[in-house]
Amino acid sequence: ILLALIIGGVTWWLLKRNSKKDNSFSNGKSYTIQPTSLTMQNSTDNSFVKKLQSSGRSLVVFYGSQTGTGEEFAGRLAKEGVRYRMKGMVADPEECDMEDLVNLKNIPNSLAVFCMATYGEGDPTDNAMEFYEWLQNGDADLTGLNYAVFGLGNKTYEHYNEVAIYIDKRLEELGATRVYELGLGDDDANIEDDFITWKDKFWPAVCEYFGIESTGEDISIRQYRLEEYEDAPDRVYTGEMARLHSLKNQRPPYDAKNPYLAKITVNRELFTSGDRHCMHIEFDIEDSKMRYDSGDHLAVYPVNNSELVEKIGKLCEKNLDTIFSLINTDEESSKKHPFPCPCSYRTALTHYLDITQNPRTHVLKELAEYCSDPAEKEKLKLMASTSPEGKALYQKWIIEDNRNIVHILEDTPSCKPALDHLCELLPRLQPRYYSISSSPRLHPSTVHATAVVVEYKTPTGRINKGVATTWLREKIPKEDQAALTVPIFIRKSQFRLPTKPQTPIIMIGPGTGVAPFRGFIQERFSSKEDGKQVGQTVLYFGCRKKTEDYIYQAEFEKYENNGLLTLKLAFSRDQPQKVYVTHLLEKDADLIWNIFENNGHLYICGDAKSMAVDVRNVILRIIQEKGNMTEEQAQAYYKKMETQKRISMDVW
Ligand code: FMN
Repeated sequence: ILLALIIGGVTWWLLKRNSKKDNSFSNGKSYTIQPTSLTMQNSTDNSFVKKLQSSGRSLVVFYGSQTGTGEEFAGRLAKEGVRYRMKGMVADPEECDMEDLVNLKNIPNSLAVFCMATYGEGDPTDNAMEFYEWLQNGDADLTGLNYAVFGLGNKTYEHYNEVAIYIDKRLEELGATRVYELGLGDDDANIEDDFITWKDKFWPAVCEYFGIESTGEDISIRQYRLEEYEDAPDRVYTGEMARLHSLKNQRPPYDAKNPYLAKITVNRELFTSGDRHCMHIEFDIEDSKMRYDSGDHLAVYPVNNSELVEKIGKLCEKNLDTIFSLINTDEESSKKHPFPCPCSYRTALTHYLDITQNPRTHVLKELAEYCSDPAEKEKLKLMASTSPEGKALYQKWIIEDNRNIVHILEDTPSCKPALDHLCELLPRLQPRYYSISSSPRLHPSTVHATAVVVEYKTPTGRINKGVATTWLREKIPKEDQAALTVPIFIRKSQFRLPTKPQTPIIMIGPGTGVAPFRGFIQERFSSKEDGKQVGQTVLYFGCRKKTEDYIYQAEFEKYENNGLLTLKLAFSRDQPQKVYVTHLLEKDADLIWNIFENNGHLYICGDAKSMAVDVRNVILRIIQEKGNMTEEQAQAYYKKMETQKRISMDVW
């Protein structure tokens, strides 16, 4: 009895302590730990079906999204539901018990839509990972579930839209009914156009399937109501993320929703001349408990350019110091505000909203309502329509002429939108990702990034500047000044060195594509220092001129002299005829084939559109020629290397 009492007491004490720990996670604020799929079954909080039922809804739109496009599309579909007598709800699969899909049929005329992006090698986004695995491994009976899928992808990737294609197929296999055919959006062309073209056929198909009629209304649907404050409330956000109640009290684990405010310890120029700039930046992660591997990605939350922000205030004729909140009119929604509120308009435009993207058509449609000049109104409406002239005008005036919201308001002077409405319409400012350019073995307490400062002239004669790189360029630490900090987190990647250091590797990384390879080389150097045998390590690097933009020259030459690295350099503008890394690869066919046949690995990093495609073609030709193969055999050989993770790409 005594023993039982002791065990019982200790268990009770441990449980109590753990529950306290969980609740104090976010600065004393109650916080629900994500349940695993096993605990999900019993969870009622995550039952989206219950939520739909209690709020009289029949449409749920799930999104798998990394950089916000899928989430935005899902939001638009859910909002539009009311036009078709289907009240909708957006849902993050990571926050839902997805096994509840089997119960959706209990709601009459219910529909689940999935807006799913594909990443890497046909992988789902982080927030859709668990759902994807559940679909792959489970055998739930989804008979009676009505669904439709829209995929977000990019045709330059080999695994184009694979996640959406799989989900669409798998849901049918599990017994669900496809209400409308799979839509595929291509980010390389015009994903907005693909989406609206799909959506415009999707809704009539839904109406026909359920025997419902559209309300015919084409009114603007606002999701949030405005509250402005005359006296500043106690808590006003000034740029921090919602979970970071105080930047001084940051707590791990750090991720996209809870970034770490890292000190910049080094920020130096890498180009030695010319008018372009490339930064080498080191972020201090010593106290963060964050770990990284060579090849991982560093995410940086940037801040918008203050000139652009001020321009929006002037164009909308609004005092940017006004404190406001956007409050979801849907009280059931888990998303109370579109970004941390209350805050000033200046904060919202500086920290939370993307003001440099080309706005999507639904933004133009809403802006049209604020035009006093009928011609300007018609122009915006036309661009938002699905007519061929409208699409062509959108492509020319917005995409090719590269207009952001500021440019549109400048060039449509009668358009004076309510700033709170504009804040609702603009997408959230997303973190920017960089391939980490250091190895944790040499730099355990810092992560390094290598980034070219983006700046170019648009066809309308305006200078567009990259949000993050322009902002980071100013952040040069000075000894006598307070530390410069930046919100960051680390995203794991599949871009990995072979486990055995003796495996030979070829790295192809022109320009800043060399970034992850600096980390790889440092890692192999560290193995060599530890007395391990290190295999052939070949780097193909290319840039314009040796004296101008050959980054990390001294460091790479040090590793070359030390016998670790074989450097292959292509300087395109140092001689009359252009030389690129592909030319060097062609010449080195024997070396490459030899490394392949010795179980070596090939890595490609940098520009996805031209460089990666050209490199792949050269490699295929080498395999075909040196391996005495047909074109098909060479492709199969290449494919096999990819499957074995012996060919990896980190391209953008
Ligand atoms: N699209 C594909 O179809 N297949 C891929 O393998 C793929 N990999 C990607 C990898 C990276 C690093 C990036 C930046 C994009 C990739 N894409 C790929 C394109 C994205 O899926 C596409 O841009 C999509 O619109 C992103 O949606 P999101 O903003 O909701 O995350």
